[in-house]
Amino acid sequence: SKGINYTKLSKEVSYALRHVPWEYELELDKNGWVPIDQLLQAIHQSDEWQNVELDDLKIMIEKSEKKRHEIKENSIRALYGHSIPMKIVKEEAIPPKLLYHGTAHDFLSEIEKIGLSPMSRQYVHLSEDIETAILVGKRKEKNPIILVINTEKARAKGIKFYLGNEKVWLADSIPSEFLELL
Ligand code: HQG
Repeated sequence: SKGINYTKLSKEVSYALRHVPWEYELELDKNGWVPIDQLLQAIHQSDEWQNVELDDLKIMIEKSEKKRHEIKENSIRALYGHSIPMKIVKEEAIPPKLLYHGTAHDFLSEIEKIGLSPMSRQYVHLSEDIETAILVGKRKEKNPIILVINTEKARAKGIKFYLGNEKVWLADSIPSEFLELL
């Protein structure tokens, strides 16, 4: 093998595509796509990624336990997680009746007051199932709380939901009236 650390590569690609594309001289289109050539050229600047090519990006996506990136034709994008000033346009879709959000106990009183907000990202991230929400919440606390989002009620009041990947849904914000503790 080429000795590529695909987990580390995935983190760097996420960092570039989600947070600081300008540091890599990348220009995202409105849906977050960048030409793969441009990304490869950018990461080749670093000694560690000298021999990374298109197939390695495909392996990186394949090997990952989460579907964070997507390749289509000659472009690549991060599917969620963006924090750049220009808001990425996501595709609106109808989610399952219930979605979940795992988070820390410490945030609960604020969330009960003002609802779920995107904080440092562009969208609130919601999970398709409880297991996924627990994993997301564990990044914040060993025993996270799980909030249940009634998406039917929320949609009826005009809240929009967008596709992230098959486990991750996005929303602009979720008022607390649509949240319940599991
Ligand atoms: C909390 C990872 C106070 C919210 C994950 C969360 C996900 C509030 C934190 C993706 C709040 C933001 C995103 C409010 C929300 N007051 N706290 N009003 N509203 N919060 O990391 O959803 O591995 O930006 O509960 O798996 O935890 O990177 O969001 O705890 O899919 O691919 O503010 O990132 O994916 O934290 O995670 P984050 P998240 P990757």
